[in-house]
Amino acid sequence: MVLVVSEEVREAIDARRPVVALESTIIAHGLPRPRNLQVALELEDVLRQEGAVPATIAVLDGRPHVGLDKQQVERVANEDGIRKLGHRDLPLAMAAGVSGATTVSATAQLAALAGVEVFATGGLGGVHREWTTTQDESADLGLLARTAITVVCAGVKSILDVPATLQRLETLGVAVAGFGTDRFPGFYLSDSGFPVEWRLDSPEQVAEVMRARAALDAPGSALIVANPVPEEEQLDPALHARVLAEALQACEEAGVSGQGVTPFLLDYLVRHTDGASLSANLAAVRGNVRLAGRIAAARAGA
Ligand code: PSU
Ligand code: MN
Repeated sequence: MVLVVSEEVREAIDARRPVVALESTIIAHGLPRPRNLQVALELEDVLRQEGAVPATIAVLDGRPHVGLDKQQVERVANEDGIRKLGHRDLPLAMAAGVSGATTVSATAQLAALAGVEVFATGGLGGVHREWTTTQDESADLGLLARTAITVVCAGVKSILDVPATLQRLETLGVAVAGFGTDRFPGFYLSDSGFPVEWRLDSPEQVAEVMRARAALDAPGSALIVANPVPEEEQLDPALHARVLAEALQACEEAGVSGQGVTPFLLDYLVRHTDGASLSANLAAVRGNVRLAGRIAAARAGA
């Protein structure tokens, strides 16, 4: 097996105990240092409190790892020049022997390969606002359309064209359900302003959907569990609208494109909201990780 699966994760998968995959791009490229390392370790703790084993995923020296020890998490958080790897980059990074943080698409692919069924992140990538001219659509969507995994997220990042992304998810056949809500969450915001057609209200209900999907034995595609950040922890919607407009303008002026766009915008928001966007992002991620732990437990309890 090409994957290096940590002993703890391997034992939990074999014994069908709850395991939750965590991505590493949010650590290396989505959050500022030194907060990123604290958050990475804290998220692992949240899962342990819920009785689930954390499986943080990254590529180290060309080898894809599922489950990192503390020293390896530190490398992802602090190593200069660590790359951002989507799923298409995995074979290139492996052959080159380099290290990289995995995005949602690469993490979901490696998690599924290892047999991990539940994955938690902040917000998914999706269709960017300038998509008609840039064709910028995150590789997250295409990969989720053909990977049987359950992703707990606070919707898609609000820097994106949310209705276009929802439409793409429909076209690609990716299932989307609001958790405890009929509204699609907006990453930093509890409500993106758009509805979702399906609603699930408990981890047990999510586990039931996972069982039904397995029973259908249909070609794999993801289930997105869209879990809103609590309203009292969201970013002020007026501040969000104002700073995001500035950020999009600054991104264009700086000529940033491709993989650089998302980290640029997230960083701009942190710096121009006095850290308020960071607090909202962290609240969303924490809530998603906790829920993912509960879903994995409900699934394992069957
Ligand atoms: N969620 C966060 N912060 C992040 C990301 C998700 O709260 O930084 C990352 C994920 O790894 C996601 C990536 O896959 O942003 C999307 O990047 P792009 O738009 O270049 O595909
Ligand atoms: Mn992109």
